Amino acid sequence: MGVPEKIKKLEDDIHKTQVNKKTEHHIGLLRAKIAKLKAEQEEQRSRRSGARLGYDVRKSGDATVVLIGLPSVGKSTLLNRLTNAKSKVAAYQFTTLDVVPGVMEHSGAKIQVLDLPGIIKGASSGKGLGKRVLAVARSADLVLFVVDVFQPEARELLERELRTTGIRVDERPPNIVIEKVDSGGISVTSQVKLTRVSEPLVKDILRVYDVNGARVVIREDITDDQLVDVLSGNRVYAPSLTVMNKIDLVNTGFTSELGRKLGYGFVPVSAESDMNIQALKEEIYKRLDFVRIYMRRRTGETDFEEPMMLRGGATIGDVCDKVHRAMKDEFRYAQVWGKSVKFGGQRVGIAHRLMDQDVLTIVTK
Ligand SMILES: Nc1nc2c(ncn2[C@@H]2O[C@H](COP(=O)(O)OP(=O)(O)OP(=O)(O)O)[C@@H](O)[C@H]2O)c(=O)[nH]1
Ligand SMILES: [Mg+2]
Repeated sequence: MGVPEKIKKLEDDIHKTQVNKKTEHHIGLLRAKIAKLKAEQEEQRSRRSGARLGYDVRKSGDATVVLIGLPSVGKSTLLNRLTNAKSKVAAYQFTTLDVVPGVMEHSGAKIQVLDLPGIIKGASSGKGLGKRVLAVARSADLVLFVVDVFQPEARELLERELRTTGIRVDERPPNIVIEKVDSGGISVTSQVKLTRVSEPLVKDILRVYDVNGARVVIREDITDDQLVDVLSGNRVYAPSLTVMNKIDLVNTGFTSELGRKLGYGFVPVSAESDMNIQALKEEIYKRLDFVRIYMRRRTGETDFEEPMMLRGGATIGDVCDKVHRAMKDEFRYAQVWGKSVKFGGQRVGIAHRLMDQDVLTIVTK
């Protein structure tokens, strides 16, 4: 039996099974098996076609934002508004066929914005230019969903297409540690009460992924899908922001009604008529969670002109990496002034977490 037949058989089995407490384990296991087979199928397919996935784009700047939306919703018009780029705009679908990069500068940050071809339903399984587009989205620090004010339901489809390619928006990596061991089988320790998977199901799913010996520590109430995410190992996580474009075509009552009706928040704009673009820039900057660090030389002057742009959670070690490859080896200590320390000039080590607008001196050997 080939892989597609196997998947079909498992899916039929799920459809036949009534969902209740007693069949939960059975269904969870079938789902994990299907996920694994689908990943295998995907790998075979891309190997066979020998296709290079994705476009030739290089990340640059302090962060990368990708524009994801159906065709003709105004992604290119928006890119041209946000950045210095000139991406082709037209009234027909699939105007953009390549990745078009632009740079948006805001509060000292250089943010790379990538305009992409539109994606349609089924993109993740190869429809349109889907797969190549979605491959680029994997490098995003922020996914900007662009929807048309008359098609707000597209938001769900877009998220689903990303999900199918292993991109998780607005989720954190599940808090599970799986440490493989050679003998002793699988032991599961959960530090919280598990309500969505049972420990036996966790063990069985691990076995589906050929893990027969492991120490598993679960620190949150995970789902079977989240466990599969960890086991498959190629998931990426990014925050998202939704832009509702073409609001020039409706009145404000229409837009606020959408706000009440829809299950997600959005920034209403008109890319064409330049409405609310400044607010969108602010929001993009905010979502990227930048930490601005001002370097103070040992002589005492601080460079307040050009901060170093890092992201939330950044440590002194991250600063070292940005300055120079060997800097960590030469590191002795750092002194910090600002919100992350109790008093100005406090000495801290390499793992110290910085906060926005801290001033920093690094002392090397
Ligand atoms: N009324 C109105 N029209 C807009 C707005 N933004 C874009 N358009 C129009 O919508 C059409 C499509 O715009 P594009 O920017 O090419 O859309 P796209 O999402 O890049 O399209 P593809 O590259 O084909 O995926 C063009 O005719 C634009 O002039 C807007 O804010 N309001
Ligand atoms: Mg376009």
